[in-house]
Amino acid sequence: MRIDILTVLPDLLTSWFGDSIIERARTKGLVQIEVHDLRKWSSDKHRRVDDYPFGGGAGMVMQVEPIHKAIESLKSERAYEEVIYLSPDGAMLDQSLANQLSTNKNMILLCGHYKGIDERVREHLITREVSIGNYVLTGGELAAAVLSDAVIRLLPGVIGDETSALSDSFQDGLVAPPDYTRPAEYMGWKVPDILLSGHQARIDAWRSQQALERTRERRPGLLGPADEGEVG
Ligand code: 6GU
Repeated sequence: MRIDILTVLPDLLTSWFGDSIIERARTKGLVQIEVHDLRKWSSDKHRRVDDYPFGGGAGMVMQVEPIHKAIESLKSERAYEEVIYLSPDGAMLDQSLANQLSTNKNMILLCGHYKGIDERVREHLITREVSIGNYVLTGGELAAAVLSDAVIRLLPGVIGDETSALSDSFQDGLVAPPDYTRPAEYMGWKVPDILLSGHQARIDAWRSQQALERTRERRPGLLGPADEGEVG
């Protein structure tokens, strides 16, 4: 997978992706991330990419021209399945969207900044708008990092244990069951006996039941109406 990120704050993202599991995925050739400074496509002598809003009002608006040029320049090199604008009014990112996006070969992520973006970008250049939650950030960079992380860790070979991405919270529509590691007892706080029992089938059943119970307690919205009132 290749992800091209368009931003006015490239340094922020370059340092984020230059460390961690994501960096290992890049080194292994599992993902290519290219962070581009939108100012590179500015035709302004001060390299501005924003201007005052028509009709007045507070805040600056990102201009259509540098964004159009950036996207066209990338598209002339390869085909992109998605050009995603990170925006608080976009569709909410969830595991199902991350799964869907993880099947793409090439994606462009556009980070908004300032007050907003010229609407013509959204009308003509964007395939999808994505938000990471109902709160407002100063820019789309953190959202681009969140989306990229959620997608990249699903790519085969990125996380060590091939099965662990599949047993994540949300991957099966449930939150994850509790985990424990050594010691089996600490300060009198004990690990559930079942996990020390060696009966794998019973352990699996216990974990499934825990996942279901926790989902009902913490994220009842994840359970379809059919699941409600079943487990006790
Ligand atoms: Cl994608 N951008 C900004 N600026 N704020 C957000 C967001 C995105 N998602 C949630 N809040």
